[in-house]
Amino acid sequence: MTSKASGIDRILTLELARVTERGAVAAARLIGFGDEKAADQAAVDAIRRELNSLDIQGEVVIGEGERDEAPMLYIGEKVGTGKGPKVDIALDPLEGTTLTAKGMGNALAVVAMAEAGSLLNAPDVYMEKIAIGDGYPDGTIDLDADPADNVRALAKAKGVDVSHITVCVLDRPRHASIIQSIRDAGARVSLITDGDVAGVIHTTDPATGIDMYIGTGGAPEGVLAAAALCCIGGQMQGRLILKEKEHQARAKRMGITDLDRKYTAREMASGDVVFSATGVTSGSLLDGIKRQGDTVWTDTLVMRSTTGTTRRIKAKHTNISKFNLDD
Ligand code: VTB
Repeated sequence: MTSKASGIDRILTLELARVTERGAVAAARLIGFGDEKAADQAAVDAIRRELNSLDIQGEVVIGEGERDEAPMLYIGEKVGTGKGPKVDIALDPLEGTTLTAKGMGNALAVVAMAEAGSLLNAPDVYMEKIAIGDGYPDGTIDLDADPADNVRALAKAKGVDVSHITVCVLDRPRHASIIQSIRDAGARVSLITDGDVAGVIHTTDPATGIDMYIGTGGAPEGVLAAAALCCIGGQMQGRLILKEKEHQARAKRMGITDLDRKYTAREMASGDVVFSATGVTSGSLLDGIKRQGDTVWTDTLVMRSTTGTTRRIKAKHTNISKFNLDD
């Protein structure tokens, strides 16, 4: 029996769950203290330490920033023991630093791993995004169409009235016209303050009541969301916003030649992709970290594109000292 469906050893799927579990537990110690940086740093330290214990030749392609602006988990940083498969790593150790600092729901620790060369190397700029779940004809949505047309097309494909379509949008002034267009078409808007990786993933799960995600958020979060959809199904389009010369130069340095390109999910993440997210604070996707004395409970979604397996791992860790936290 082989443990390899293709490039990545399947044991790494469970290892990746362990990585985000530890990142989430570390960040959770800072929930509600109003210190975004400290919460992020705690997740970064834990995730970096755990990634470095894996038998991979990893390179961070989506990380905390570029080398000159991020001391750890910067784009280009090598992670892992240096043995094992060559892999790209995309991560957002704490997706929702503000949510964590303010003690609000839906903060996640997120890491994706894929065969080397198969994740889009994107600079940390904004990305326009649109996503829907699985089971609709290709081309149901288009980033360049009016939001109103997109919701009408989805309602038709789903066989429901437009009023039964709910679109998740980041609550930002820049989205005023998108929100108006969705409502003018007769559909509903579900606003989130942060965390559009979860926003995109919600479209794949009918239980969330979210049918579509539209809006502009971080490009790193866009690639991570695309990695998730590669595993779980669904359609997505994303386009980098590269209006400033400096952003264009950064994109070119990363090998992007067509600055206006509209990427599908599979153009942002392809091949054998593993995605793991652990809840930091409870939300509609995952439960947050619970702790009692020396015991912690974690809730993780881990999935792999090659096999299409999605696992929800609720774990109880009875000895927090094994997490190498310093309390
Ligand atoms: C976006 C979104 C993220 O922060 O990056 C957003 O993709 C930042 O947008 O999920 P603003 O600059 O408007 O705040 C998140 O919401 C992460 O917190």
